[in-house]
Formats: sequence, C-alpha cells, structure tokens
Amino acid sequence: MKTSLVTGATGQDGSYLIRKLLSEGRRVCALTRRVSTSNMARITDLKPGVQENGSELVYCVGDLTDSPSLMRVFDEYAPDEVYNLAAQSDVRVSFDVPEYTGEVDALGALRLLECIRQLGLTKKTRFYQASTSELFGAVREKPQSETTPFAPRSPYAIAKLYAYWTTVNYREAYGIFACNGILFNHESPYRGENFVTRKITRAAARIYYGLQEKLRMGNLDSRRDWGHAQDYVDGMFLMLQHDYPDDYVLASGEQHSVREFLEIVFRKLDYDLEWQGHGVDEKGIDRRTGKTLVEIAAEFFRPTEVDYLCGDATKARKILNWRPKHSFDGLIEDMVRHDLELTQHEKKALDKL
Ligand code: NAP
Ligand code: G4F
Repeated sequence: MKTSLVTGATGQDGSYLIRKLLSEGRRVCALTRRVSTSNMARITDLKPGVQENGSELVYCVGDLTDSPSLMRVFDEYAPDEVYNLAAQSDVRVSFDVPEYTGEVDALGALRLLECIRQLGLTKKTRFYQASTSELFGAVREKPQSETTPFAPRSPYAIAKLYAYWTTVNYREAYGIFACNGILFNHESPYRGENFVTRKITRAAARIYYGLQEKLRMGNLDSRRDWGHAQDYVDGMFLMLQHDYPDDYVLASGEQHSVREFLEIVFRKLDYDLEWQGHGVDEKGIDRRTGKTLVEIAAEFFRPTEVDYLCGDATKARKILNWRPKHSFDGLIEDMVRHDLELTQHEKKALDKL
C-alpha cells in the first residue's frame, strides 16, 4: 500500500484530498498542528484506522516551522508521496505577518524537501508543492500559463515564489520527483470564511435568515478565475501519478469580478443588487426593499492588489487529461445551498433559546 503524507490536512484542500487518497486505497498520514481550539471541523468524520475499502488513515502532529517534528514523521512513515498544502494562505494577512508567512510558506517547503534528501528518500518520495496563481501578481500576459513570467504582489506570493523555485531546484539538483501545481482560486463549501467567496455566501445566507443586516467588503473590481476545490485536488493527484515530474497550471479559464460573484449569490436568494456611490462610499442596495446589503470598508483593501487572474490550463488538459467537472454556476450553487442549510440550523438553535 502506498503511503501519502498530506500537510495542511485540516484545510479546505486537505479535507478533499484526504478523502480522494483514501478512495484510491492509500495509507494517508494527515499532518495536523497543535492549536488552542479544534482545527478538525472539516474532517471530524474521518476517523483514524483502517477504512472500509482497506485504506488507512493516520493522524500525525507536526508544524512546518519545526524541522524535528517533520523529520520524525518522515522517519516513521517514509512516505511515497508528499502533498505540501500547509500554508499561511491568507494574502491580506500576509501583510500583517510577513515573516511568519515566509517561515511557513517558503521555508516550510524547503524543510520538507530537506527531509526527503537527508533521509535518503530522493528516489522514493514524490513531492507536490501547492503553488499559486498569486505568483503572476501584476500579470505580464493574459491568460496566464506555465510560461508567464512571475510578478508577485504580496509577502504571501513572494514566500510561495521561494517555495516554487526550491521545488524546481530540488527536482533538478537531486532528481526528486517534485511538481508545482500553479493553482488558480478554488472554492467550496469548505472554504475558509475569511476568503471572499465564502464570506459572501455565508453572509448572504445570514442576511436571508435575518441573522445579519449587511456585508462589509473590500475591492469589488478585482477579477479571479474561480473553480471548485474538488476538481483541483484531482489535478494534484494526477501530477504525482504521471511518468515524469513537471509544473502545471490548473484553472477554469473563466474569470469574474468580486462584484459579479456578489450579484449572482444575492440573485439566487431573490435579492436584486443595485450599486450606488463610488469608492469607499459605494453601497449595494436591494432594489425591492431599498435596504443596504453591501458596504465598503477600507480595512479589507490590500496595500498592493492583484487585479486580474485568468488561467490557461491547456498543458494539464493535454498531458494529465485534467478537466474541471464543476461550472462557475455549479460552484456557487454548491456553496449557497450549503450555507443556507448551515444558517437554517443556526437559526433554529437560536430560536430555541
Ligand atoms: P487553507 O484552508 O487555509 O488550509 C491551510 C492549511 O495549512 C490548514 O490545514 C492549516 O492548519 C495548515 N497550516 C497553516 N500553518 C501551518 C503550520 N505552520 N504548520 C502546519 N500546518 C499549517 O488553505 P487551502 O485553501 O486548503 O489551500 C491549500 C494550499 O494551496 C495552501 O498552501 C494555499 O496557499 C495553496 N493554494 C490555495 C488556493 C486556493 O484557491 N484555495 C490556490 C492556490 C494555492 P490549521 O487548520 O491548523 O490552521
Ligand atoms: O478570496 P481572496 O482572499 O483570495 P486571494 O487573495 O485571491 O487568494 C486566494 O487565492 C490564491 C490563488 O490565487 C491562493 F494562493 C491564496 O492562498 C488564497 O486562497 O480574495 C480574492 C479577491 C481579492 O482581490 C480581494 O481584494 O477578493 C477581493 N476582496 C474584496 N473584498 C476581498 C474582500 N477578499 C477578502 N478576503 N475579503 C473581502 O472582504
């Protein structure tokens, strides 16, 4: 049985990837870190031990800022595959904690690759690095592909750039089967509530059920290429099963503005947003009731923004036969439906008080 180590196991992608790997019959070592409140919400249903199909799940504790903990895990499990998903992944927050972001996102990847090298696993262990479309930053061409020059615009993207090149370097210098997945934004009902799509679907559902009055937003005009996380973890898996290591863009090839995303979500809940005013004074007002549902708040703007991302995933399609199954509207449906259900439960619990 092949052993796959997943860092960032408690995150959005980790929670989908663990399920995928278990369904493929792997022994999965899910790396979690010590935090003061539970971080297991997305994977509470995944119990350790041998699963029904014979696969196995093991939880191990480690932190990307702590080499000894990583060495211990590699020494114990000698994984056949490592998916490095762990990161301080919030771009805006990376401006507040730039050094920590570098520790986890840049040096964290280096520490894992050093475990492979120092423990003599270079011929055995395949390595996936969660690289990002944020590397393209102030984009040099549209759409962006594997050959588009990088121009990072945040401490997060700069840290990820270091990890990207470290992955390439360890592939070339030591022959490690190491791949970068340059993934464009991917969302799901498991997306953290700090990211814009989930913030919107969660707030819209709360407004719908009368638990919240309005939503405070940052830059509505930035454009992103949004896909569904489930499709993107399939792509990560394909990269490590291929005959040779390489770097791939995964993207939907469609892009939409934050404003459009808001309008579609609210329309699904029977609101009809009309925009009035400019800059931080702009408001989103429901045409039917005249109520202000969206306001702008300066705190959600970034010192430097990535205005436009749209990916070209031709290489992944041709070489890995990767194709996303979810449409943009299907993604929004999935998220809205989930958050309506979640909020309905919340409301029922509150009504009982
Ligand atoms: P996420 O939901 O924020 O999950 C991040 C994971 O990293 C969590 O499990 C978190 O643990 C863990 N982590 C954070 N700091 C750590 C540390 N010091 N040591 C060990 N684990 C640590 O992110 P995601 O959306 O699943 O993304 C997965 C990866 O893909 C990230 O590397 C992200 O930067 C990258 N990426 C994401 C996207 C996207 O659109 N989602 C696009 C491109 C690239 P806790 O649960 O304990 O906080
Ligand atoms: O949802 P976001 O925070 O995602 P962002 O910055 O694009 O980063 C995500 O995708 C990257 C891949 O390209 C990953 F590497 C990264 O780890 C993360 O998963 O913001 C999307 C856009 C930005 O332009 C932001 O300025 O939405 C804009 N935005 C407008 N109002 C907002 C808000 N973003 C957040 N988080 N909150 C707002 O209120």
